[in-house]
Amino acid sequence: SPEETIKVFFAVWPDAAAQERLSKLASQLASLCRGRAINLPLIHLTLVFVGNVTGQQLETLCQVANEVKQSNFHLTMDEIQYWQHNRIVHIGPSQCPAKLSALVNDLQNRLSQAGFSLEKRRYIPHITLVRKALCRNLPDLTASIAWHVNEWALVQSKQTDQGTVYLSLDRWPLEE
Ligand code: 2AM
Repeated sequence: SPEETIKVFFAVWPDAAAQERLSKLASQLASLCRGRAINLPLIHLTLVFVGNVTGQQLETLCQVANEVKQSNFHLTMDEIQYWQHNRIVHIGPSQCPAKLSALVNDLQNRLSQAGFSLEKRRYIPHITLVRKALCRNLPDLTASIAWHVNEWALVQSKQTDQGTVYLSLDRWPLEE
């Protein structure tokens, strides 16, 4: 029906090697923090959370995304943190790459102009590794986890009997 909406967000995915390392780290942290480790295929870095959209809005989203021309970049995740307010353990870059900020800002501005109301909170790049965590002391990260970001995606978050699944709806390359 035209009333039906789906929940979507823009994100980047780690490459296979980084995915593997992030998944192992998530398991270690979950056992330390008594939380729930994220499943490997769900590991991602959100660029912009959009939320529920209609089919019409989805089309607009893709048109907006088609206009974005930004550069690829190297991303180094080197800082583990615990957020008490939502009880997640996450990993992020201690320095947000300028090209990541540029991509996020470009997307945010174009989406606002197209009439999407986005969150007003400041963007903090992070990959959620553990949910429902209760952490006192976090271990030091022995080695950072890095990969090259060549593309970004529009992803649907779907609730199923097996839990949340993410479906990649479309993706766009980042320029050399
Ligand atoms: P989180 O991992 O910190 O929860 C899919 O839900 C992705 O969108 C997650 O990476 C989630 O971040 C992010 N996100 C950002 N804002 C959100 C919001 N208001 N509701 C749900 N997810 C949000």
